[in-house]
Amino acid sequence: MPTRRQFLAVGALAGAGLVAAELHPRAVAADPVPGGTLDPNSIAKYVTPLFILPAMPVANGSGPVDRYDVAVRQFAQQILPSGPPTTLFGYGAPADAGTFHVPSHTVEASAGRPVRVRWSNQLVTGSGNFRPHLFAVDPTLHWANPPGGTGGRDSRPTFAATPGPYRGPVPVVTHLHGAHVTEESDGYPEAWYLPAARNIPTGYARVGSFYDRYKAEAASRFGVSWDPGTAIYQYPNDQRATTLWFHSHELGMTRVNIYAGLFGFYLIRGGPSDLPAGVLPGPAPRAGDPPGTRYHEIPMVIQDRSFNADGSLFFPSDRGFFGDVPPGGPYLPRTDVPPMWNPEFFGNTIVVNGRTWPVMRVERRRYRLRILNVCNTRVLVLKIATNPLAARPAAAAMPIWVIGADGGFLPAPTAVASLPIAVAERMDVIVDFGSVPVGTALYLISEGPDEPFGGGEPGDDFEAADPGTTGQVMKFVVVPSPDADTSTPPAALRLPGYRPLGPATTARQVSLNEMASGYFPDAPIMGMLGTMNADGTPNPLGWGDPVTERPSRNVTEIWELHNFTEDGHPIHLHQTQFQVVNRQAQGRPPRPPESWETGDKDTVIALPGEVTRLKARFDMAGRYVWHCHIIDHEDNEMMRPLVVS
Ligand SMILES: [Cu+2]
Repeated sequence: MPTRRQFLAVGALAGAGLVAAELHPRAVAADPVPGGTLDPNSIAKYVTPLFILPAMPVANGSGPVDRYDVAVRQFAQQILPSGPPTTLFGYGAPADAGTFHVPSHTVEASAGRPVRVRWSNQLVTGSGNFRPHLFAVDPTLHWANPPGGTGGRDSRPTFAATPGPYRGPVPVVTHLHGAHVTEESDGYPEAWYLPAARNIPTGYARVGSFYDRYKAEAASRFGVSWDPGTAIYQYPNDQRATTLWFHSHELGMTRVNIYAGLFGFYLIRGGPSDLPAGVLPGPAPRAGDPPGTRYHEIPMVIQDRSFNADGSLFFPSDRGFFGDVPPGGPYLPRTDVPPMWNPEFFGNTIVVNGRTWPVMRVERRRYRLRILNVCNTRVLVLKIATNPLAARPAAAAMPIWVIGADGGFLPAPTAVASLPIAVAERMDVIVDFGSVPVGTALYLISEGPDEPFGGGEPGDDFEAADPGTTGQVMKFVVVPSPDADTSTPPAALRLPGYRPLGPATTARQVSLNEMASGYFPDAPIMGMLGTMNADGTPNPLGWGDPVTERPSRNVTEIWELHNFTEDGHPIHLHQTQFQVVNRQAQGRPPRPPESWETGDKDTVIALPGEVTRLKARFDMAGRYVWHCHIIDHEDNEMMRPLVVS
């Protein structure tokens, strides 16, 4: 098979050393994105109520630590408003089968109080045999590769003929996104584990390369022992009150595991970086709430998904789906193109909290919405409009008040007409329905593109998502409020004090790259991160190359992200919450961060052709990762180790 050097040589032949191959599969405006056998236009919108995610039950909350027992299982859930349910993988508490849901029920953590989770991989049948994956797992990537055994796990295997999808037991490892946590509990992509199934094939690696090392570290640090098919992680919650989320993070399989349903919220409340109860709209769901509790703080996961007529989720199983390579290839090893991995995935429906296009009856008062984007690729540009089919860009019916983001509250609230949110970013917002007449219908729409995002404005710089499908998210219907709203109006809010990092003492330059096929013009075959050469050209590196990002503990660094591709990439650094310093296009003065980026962040959009500057400080020695959070990209080389010492 071709080596990385050959890929680079191909890129050099094509001109710039790096070919940013951009494909726009949508030929006709206002057509839905291609997908499965279910026509998204046939799905009734706004008939299913928004599902309010309950709190995950605590297994044992006495003593100094909150203990949780959380497992991954396969189950069916009604995502579409009618027709058959959808088979998913999802998280839940094994003691209560009713808690298994996609998205997961929410872990409610208290600032300063550790949470210990036993994460179990229970992707087994009733008779104890492993369950294969719901989607096509491409075994030609640099991936977990259990069939490789302990000698070949976490590698890019070679093949004499194009292989079919991997049908073996599913590796799982869970990462808490945005957490300040020691390495053994961070969910390193090579710390995965198979379920403790009866029929694991002989010779298969049952755990990833780092599992045993982290098992030993957890034993010495917390006195815990990991049984087969489990890992016990402990989160100190010694960070600002904020909106975190957990998701599966296996090497080369994250896109299919998250697509199957492996994600949920983890909220940290309390401490000096939170507001006293009653200042913001509430409550949020808590364990033991009586039925009929009225919630005014609503966590919301927004996703694009595609379905088949039998209710199953559609995910492409052939690289030809993307449109730049003939269906069926030829693929690796005859060419350099992986047979199943697609460079980006765009769904043709919008799903919120596990229901397509839901509706929520909102009281005439303020709501706090915690918004999370768990699409594979899609950047959402959210807006509240009166007509969901209005020509784009639509007029905003009311402002969205942003009060917090990835790492906690902003220095001050900011009112915006539209709000971009990339994959993995969180926005903590207030929407005020207090002066809206009862009976009014309002719509949350998205004006982000049905293709990779490059920055700019809908209508001017890109075509907004199809107004009939992916351009709509959910509906609000305003009803009377039975009591007065005593929360503080957002314009009058004083948010908890924000302490920015001091001056940086060192700078680091890194690059974002995309590699094109040497056989099919402009067909991307992988993304890569890397360093920068002295002459300003990029030095793309893969997951397996020696570690180049080695920050020293407690040193404040500037990271310059140089994006050599034609698309924006949401870049995520583990362990730390950073600050966005500025963005700079070539030959232009730097631009300050957007108003909703002025607090702590763990994920930032690096726009094409620009340098995005961050200020970051790492305070725990250990092995972590940094990566693109376009999930299709991180699965195929757009991820690098990060070792703090
Ligand atoms: Cu990317």
